[in-house]
Amino acid sequence: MNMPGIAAPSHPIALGDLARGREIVAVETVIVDVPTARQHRLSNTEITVQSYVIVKVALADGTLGYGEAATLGGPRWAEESVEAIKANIDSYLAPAVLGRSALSFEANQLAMQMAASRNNAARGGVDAALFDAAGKSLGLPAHHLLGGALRDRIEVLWALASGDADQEIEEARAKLAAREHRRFKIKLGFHSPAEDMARLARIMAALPGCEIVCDVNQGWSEATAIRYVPRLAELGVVLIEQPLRPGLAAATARVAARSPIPIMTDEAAFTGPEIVAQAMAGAGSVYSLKLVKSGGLMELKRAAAIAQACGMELYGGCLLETGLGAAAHLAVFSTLPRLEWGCEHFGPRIVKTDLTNGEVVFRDFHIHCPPGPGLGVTINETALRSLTRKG
Ligand code: MUC
Ligand code: MG
Repeated sequence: MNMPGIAAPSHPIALGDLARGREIVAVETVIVDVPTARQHRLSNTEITVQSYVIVKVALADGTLGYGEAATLGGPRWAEESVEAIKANIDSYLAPAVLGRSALSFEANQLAMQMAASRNNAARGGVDAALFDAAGKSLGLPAHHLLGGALRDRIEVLWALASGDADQEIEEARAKLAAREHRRFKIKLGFHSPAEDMARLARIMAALPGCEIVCDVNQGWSEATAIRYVPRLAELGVVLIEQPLRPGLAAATARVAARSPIPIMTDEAAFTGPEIVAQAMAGAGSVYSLKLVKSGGLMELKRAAAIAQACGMELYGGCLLETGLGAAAHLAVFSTLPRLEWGCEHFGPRIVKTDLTNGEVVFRDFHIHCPPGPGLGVTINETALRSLTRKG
């Protein structure tokens, strides 16, 4: 029926037409090992090679979509390794989504959750590939499938993590000169606290006016945190990430209660209930959003809403993803009503070779969301082939 004054659409689309050709016909995975530009040290691991599982999905209409599951130091930063991720996608997650419509985002995520508990990085990699394929097939950027973008760029920080203050100062100055980064995250916990304080003081003195975040990656006890947080405050650090181990919510809450600097929850909360538990304990007032923790793009957006509803501020976290994984995060981050702390997707620059063709751009201290369909990136097939693990 035509309403007065409203023209009938010239090409009405029935739902059946929209779904046709969007069936998932193949899901393939490869493990990729990508050398990093320098050693990246955390309190509990260190890497010179970053490993990912790259997921390729094919739709019935011939569209290909790509997603990435990142790890850090094998099953070290989290419990998933690339070997486990690949095996669980191939054996459980791929069969769960094969034959389904790529447009059924919630149903596909539920099917994957039914097939494998947790396995968040693995689910996140498949989910990202499905958003990429669906968006490319429809000719739509993935952010439109997530509510639509509110921003096209995000302030992006750089992590200093070699542990050598001279090298770190030189690296930070190069980033400032290139106008790529003016906020820095300094990894603590692999030196003694006293050595870390001396290193931090030197770096901060050499970078006046730069905002500094510190990530301890669970490396401190409550007593060490109580002793050294006042020094971090004196130096002007703006945020402290995951000082204690994940199980220590009450102890972290006691540190937070004494700290003039906000505490950010990272490894301590992957799921919605874990976010709520951290917030209710008073163990964190900022939450680091990561696809490897949430397990999907909608799930990542939900994690943001849960953290926000608990009164936490939001930070766009990373696990050193390439341009592909960064683009999946940006599709979500661009749609969030609030992202108070910007993001840290420096991954495409810490790897020696990115796996995309450079669509994710770093300019004027911001990472720019790629505007193309799907996740907005294309795969550098030569790089992917040469870095794919053989055998
Ligand atoms: C982490 O814990 O934040 C992300 C950035 C970085 O430097 O390390 C990773 C993991
Ligand atoms: Mg962290």
